[in-house]
Amino acid sequence: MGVIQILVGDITKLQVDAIVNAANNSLLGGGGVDGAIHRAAGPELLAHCRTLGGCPTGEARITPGFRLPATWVIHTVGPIWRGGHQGEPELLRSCYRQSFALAAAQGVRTIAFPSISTGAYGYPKEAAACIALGVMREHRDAFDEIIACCFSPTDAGIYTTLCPECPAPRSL
Ligand code: AR6
Repeated sequence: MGVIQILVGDITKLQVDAIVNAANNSLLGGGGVDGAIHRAAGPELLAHCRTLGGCPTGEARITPGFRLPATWVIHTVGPIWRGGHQGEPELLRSCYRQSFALAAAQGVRTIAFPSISTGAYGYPKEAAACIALGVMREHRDAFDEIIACCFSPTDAGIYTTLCPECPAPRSL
């Protein structure tokens, strides 16, 4: 069974088979982790994304990682938090599930996720981490390592509390 590892650091630095991007419907870049991934991957990523025609909320698309250490980038579009009664939990769960499905289809063994929707899109962090960890547990048999890449020690603390079976968090 693969491990779910909580990491604190910048997802663009990770040498894994795939990193997941918290993108928007255009797939043409933005702020937050999306901006960091596009900067680190180089302009080839934007050129490739232009050919994809966007992505609906809750779905995912895969591209090469270009100049990133990661081989693949899986772009998924999380829901904007509107109070929790507009299908946000189902859409967020779908982001994680579709990302895992695309990864498995490419033979990915190691994958890292940011905390989708919890920045600009305002999803409450605990509730989002609960969904993330639930879907990660569903898929751990099919992967060697699943990384929950947190941008702050506080965020990592939320994952740690919700995942007593996870190894102690590591920092990059
Ligand atoms: N590595 C890991 N995590 C990061 C990094 C990084 N380099 N940078 C930020 N985070 P956000 P969203 C964390 O806002 O809420 C963009 O403009 C951040 O602390 O990046 O899904 C897109 O284009 C937070 O925990 O994504 C969309 O328009 C998490 O990543 C919109 O933001 C997600 O925060 C998507 O909003």
